[in-house]
Amino acid sequence: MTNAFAKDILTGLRAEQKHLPSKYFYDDNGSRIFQEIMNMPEYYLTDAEFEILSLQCKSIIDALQFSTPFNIVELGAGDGLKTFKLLEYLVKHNIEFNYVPIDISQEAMDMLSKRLKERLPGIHISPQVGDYFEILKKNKENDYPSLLLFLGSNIGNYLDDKAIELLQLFNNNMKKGDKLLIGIDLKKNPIVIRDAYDDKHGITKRFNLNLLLRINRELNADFRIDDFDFYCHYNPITGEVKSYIISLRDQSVELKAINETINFEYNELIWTELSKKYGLQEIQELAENSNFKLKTNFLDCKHFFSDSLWE
Ligand code: AVI
Repeated sequence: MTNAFAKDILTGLRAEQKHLPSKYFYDDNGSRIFQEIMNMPEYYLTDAEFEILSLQCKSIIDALQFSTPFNIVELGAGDGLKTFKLLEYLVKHNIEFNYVPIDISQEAMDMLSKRLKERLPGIHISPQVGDYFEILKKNKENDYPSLLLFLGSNIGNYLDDKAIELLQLFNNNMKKGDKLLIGIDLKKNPIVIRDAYDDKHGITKRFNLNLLLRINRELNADFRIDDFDFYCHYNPITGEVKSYIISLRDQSVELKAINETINFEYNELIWTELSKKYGLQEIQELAENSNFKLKTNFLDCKHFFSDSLWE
């Protein structure tokens, strides 16, 4: 089987403890549902990070100690809304920089580029579509210093080992003096975290079940959505939110495109996502374990979220 999606889905559904990779949530419909999540008042992460990047841009830029011009390279830029205030600050203060948003979606990059040119005339923007590391490798050859942005608590979706592996790869593709600003969701009152993921509107449930619809479409499968439900759980000791899809009955599902049948037991779980929350000490350890030095944690006023600057 050459198709990576088919391979990953099958590996996950054949495992003793069934699982599906959360990176596959983001087809067009999934990306739209994720926008709805980010707009929910309960999903505090968006507002908290927006506040940091709006109110502390001067402190962030000062902490870089960069000569101009420099590059701002954003990994997984999406609609670029989070970064807008930071870019606006730089343009307003005539600080010379080149913005390099990277995303897998050409459409997202075209839209972002058009919008930024309208709202911030004079901005230098070089959008890139494709593999992070190919683009980072090229950027390493660039003479100017670079600030890498990895925002939105995306790191929380990686298991500990995988997170360190990814961060070390970032590190290997940075020049001496380059810096990383990484968005990390903090441990806090567990009720706040539970409400952000086990949301009463059912949007996160739709986000999870949409993955079954994607499998139906791309692997010609016959998941009956009403026969599955969503469950998630926050463990305040480990800081892990774990999300699952539950099979509501004994059933089998055919994946016709790859000639496979998968059986589900009554109440069987399919693990779909990890969203890890960190303490400040754990951020320090994560930085050290991936060969970075933590410079400053920029926190929002409620201390819900950190944009952490590493060198
Ligand atoms: C993209 N990622 C950081 C989100 C998170 O909070 O883990 C995805 C998400 N899953 C459920 N709600 C939001």
